[in-house]
Amino acid sequence: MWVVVPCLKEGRDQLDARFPNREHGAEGFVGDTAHQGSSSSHNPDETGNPEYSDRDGKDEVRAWDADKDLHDPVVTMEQVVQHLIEGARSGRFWWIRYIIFDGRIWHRRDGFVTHVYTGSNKHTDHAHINSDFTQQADTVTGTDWGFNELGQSNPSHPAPAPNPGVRDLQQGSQGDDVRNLQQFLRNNFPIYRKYVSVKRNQLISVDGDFGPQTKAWVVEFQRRTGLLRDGIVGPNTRAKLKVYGYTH
Ligand SMILES: [Ca+2]
Ligand SMILES: [Ca+2]
Ligand SMILES: [Zn+2]
Repeated sequence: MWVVVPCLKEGRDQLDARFPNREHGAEGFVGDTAHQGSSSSHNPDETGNPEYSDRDGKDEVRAWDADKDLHDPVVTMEQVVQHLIEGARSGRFWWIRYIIFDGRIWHRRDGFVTHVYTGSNKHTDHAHINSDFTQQADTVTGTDWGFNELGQSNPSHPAPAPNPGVRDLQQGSQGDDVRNLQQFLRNNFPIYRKYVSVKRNQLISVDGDFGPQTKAWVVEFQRRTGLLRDGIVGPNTRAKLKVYGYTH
């Protein structure tokens, strides 16, 4: 008996909840007979013809086709896809491996840069969302795909009134604002612990002291979001953090 990995099931349920009138004609997890002829993440990974199998005894499906017709007065599937790509680049949606939509593909192997999709099916009626090939991505639950942030005149994380007292944060800074930054990075980007070179595999400490570890996490955020990698939380980095809900 095949199972879809929980993160994709949660994504589908959350998209349904946000767009209750959306269509499902081009929707699905398991591939049709055409898919079964070639290797695809729509095929169960132990009994089908998968793109990847971890042979862990669970017959896992790691692809979700989301019908593009949302029937929403404001939000389009293009906006949903761009929202997912931005979150995949930043590491917020770390469980995503690649997305194909409307003649383009974005893949984690090169940081989700936009490429022309050269396959025969241009994916004009649905977005293909593929989860990553790791046990972490296979088993994570409680994911938040952030669909409620789309098309809201009042975003769920409203920007605070401009604070003239706000200061740049960098190595050597200490205080509650550093603590807020550390807590935010820890809550939103736990995957960074696998990538930063300082204290690898440890979550960032929330100690109010901006040291090398905090700098490494800031640089990782800057790298993933295309910012200058100076490890300083100045106006540009702060603005980009706010896209992800940072309120300080
Ligand atoms: Ca498996
Ligand atoms: Ca697995
Ligand atoms: Zn697909």
